[in-house]
Amino acid sequence: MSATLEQAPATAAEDAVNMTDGFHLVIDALKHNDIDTIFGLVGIPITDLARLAQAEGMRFIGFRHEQHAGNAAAIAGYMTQKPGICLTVSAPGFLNGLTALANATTNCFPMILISGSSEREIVDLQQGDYEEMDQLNAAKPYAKAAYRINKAEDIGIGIARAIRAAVSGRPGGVYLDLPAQLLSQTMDAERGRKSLVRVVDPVPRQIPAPEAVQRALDLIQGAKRPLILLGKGAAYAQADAAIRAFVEKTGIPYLPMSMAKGLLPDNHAQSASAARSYVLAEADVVVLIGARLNWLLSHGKGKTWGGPKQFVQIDIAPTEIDSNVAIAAPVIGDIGSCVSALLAGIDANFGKPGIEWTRAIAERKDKNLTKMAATLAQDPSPMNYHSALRAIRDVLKTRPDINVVNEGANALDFTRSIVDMYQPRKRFDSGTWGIMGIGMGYSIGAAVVSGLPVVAIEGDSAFGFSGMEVETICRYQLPVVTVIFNNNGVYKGCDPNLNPRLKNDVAVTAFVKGARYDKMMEAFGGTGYHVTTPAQMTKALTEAIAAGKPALINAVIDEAAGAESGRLINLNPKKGALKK
Ligand code: ADP
Ligand code: TZD
Repeated sequence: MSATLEQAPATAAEDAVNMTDGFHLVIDALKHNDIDTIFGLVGIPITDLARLAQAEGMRFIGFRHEQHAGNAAAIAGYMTQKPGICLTVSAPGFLNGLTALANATTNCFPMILISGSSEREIVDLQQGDYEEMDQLNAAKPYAKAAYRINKAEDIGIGIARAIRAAVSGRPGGVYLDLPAQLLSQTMDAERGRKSLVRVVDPVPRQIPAPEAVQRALDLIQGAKRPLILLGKGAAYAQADAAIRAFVEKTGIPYLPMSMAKGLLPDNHAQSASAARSYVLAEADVVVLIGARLNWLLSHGKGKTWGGPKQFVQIDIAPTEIDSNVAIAAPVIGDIGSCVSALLAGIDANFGKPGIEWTRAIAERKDKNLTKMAATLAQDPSPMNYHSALRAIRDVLKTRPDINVVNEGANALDFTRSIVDMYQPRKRFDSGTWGIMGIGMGYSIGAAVVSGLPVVAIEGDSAFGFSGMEVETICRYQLPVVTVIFNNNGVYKGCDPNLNPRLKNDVAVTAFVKGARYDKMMEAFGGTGYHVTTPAQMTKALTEAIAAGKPALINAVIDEAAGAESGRLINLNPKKGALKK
């Protein structure tokens, strides 16, 4: 049979025009859902995926270690309610990213870890492929959901599924496995376009039941000493106006958890932060809004909580209720809908808390604030956490739009209580796990997403976990100013080595003395500062923020300042064998 001209088979070039492949479909599917940034680290088999993303107009922010790319993606998800994307190579790259995925899931941050993987048939028979690993099963226990896409025509639905899993309900980390052979699979371009899925209503409202709302209102109304506790779920929900209205209309004192600081400005008259121990012990009804009763809240019981209490708990996850103590009034739904429903039930007859309660709190606050002011006013030499943080606090007060990243032990605890926040979702820290290593990843993610400056306040040990990413900060010329509280060690720098016979070994907590972290920054073209007094700190921080360029301030503080494990001393096991 001879073919007519019209029926002639397409040339290879014509074929290519009408065909698409897995690489293109992954990028198209992400873009189709308004995802415009990928945080990652390239290598086999995803280098071309990253190149193509850039060519197609997405930002690809390349890191030096996948954990930090994952942390950047996680914080981007927290800030935007859109899943942050982290892209890694197989096995070791995937495992490096997995810590960040697990941390995101633990903190309820939406992100998607996308990793290339080796040939299934070799992995499944364990025949020893390059970077062989059963990544899907490894990810499952640490992710909210884990999926693998095997066919090019499933890329659209697979990515839609990953996005919805990450952001709907309680947000979390999702793992998406992309075998190398998927990326090179080809299919008809038109069919490919049609296979893409745009997720409709990815974060659906979840309206609470009216009887649950009424039960909560009755309990709050009957309280003598009510307290509101705002967690990072409340900050994440972006229901800022409704939450503020609820606090102000009810007149109930509130406590923000660390990442909820700034949801209402920390200098708000109803903030009970400066009387934290008092209100936790004395309150009779506590309204939890997007905060879990985990270790950060002493599991809702024990000495911290004083006498018996009743709880209202607003959360999107029904299984969070009764997790640690009995919850008298659960309100299940999204925080925006729940708080609005409560607000609707508060009318002119709603009784505000009695004067004895609010006056007692005000007295405690005054007393504690006066004491803190006296400590902050001291100018010891060498500088300590308090005098350095006084300088930082005063500079940051002039720039409430700045993002603050914070990790360490003492560096975390003191910064949280001394540096006030004035706007929502501006403070990012070690969170639910108390993890070290989020510093530079969160800083990069926050700078990229917000386009605003970041000040990272870091213990010297904490900084070490992600310090190499200062190169990334310099490469992308991000406005990140890192302040390192340099006390020569983990917690402190002056512990003794307990075995004098091991002369060349220092204490288990000690680092090189007098390290010049500022020179690390200079090595990559950023600005380094070496400061030893609060006045120098003020000058350096002001200048570095104004410059809007990468900078690092090596702040030398007293190596004996601070306590082991910061405020968590009681979580250390009791000394047994070591006790003489
Ligand atoms: P914190 O550490 O600040 O106390 P947690 O991370 O322990 O806060 O708690 C956050 C809680 O918020 C989680 O239980 C989560 O299910 C919930 N949450 C997150 N987003 C929403 C939302 N949009 N609506 C309702 N609850 C939410
Ligand atoms: N590893 C990881 C991943 N997370 C951790 N939390 C720890 C180890 C243990 N750890 C803490 O809990 S705080 C901390 C470590 C190593 C560092 C404290 O020292 P620092 O801060 O220099 O960062 P301060 O200001 O000197 O206390």
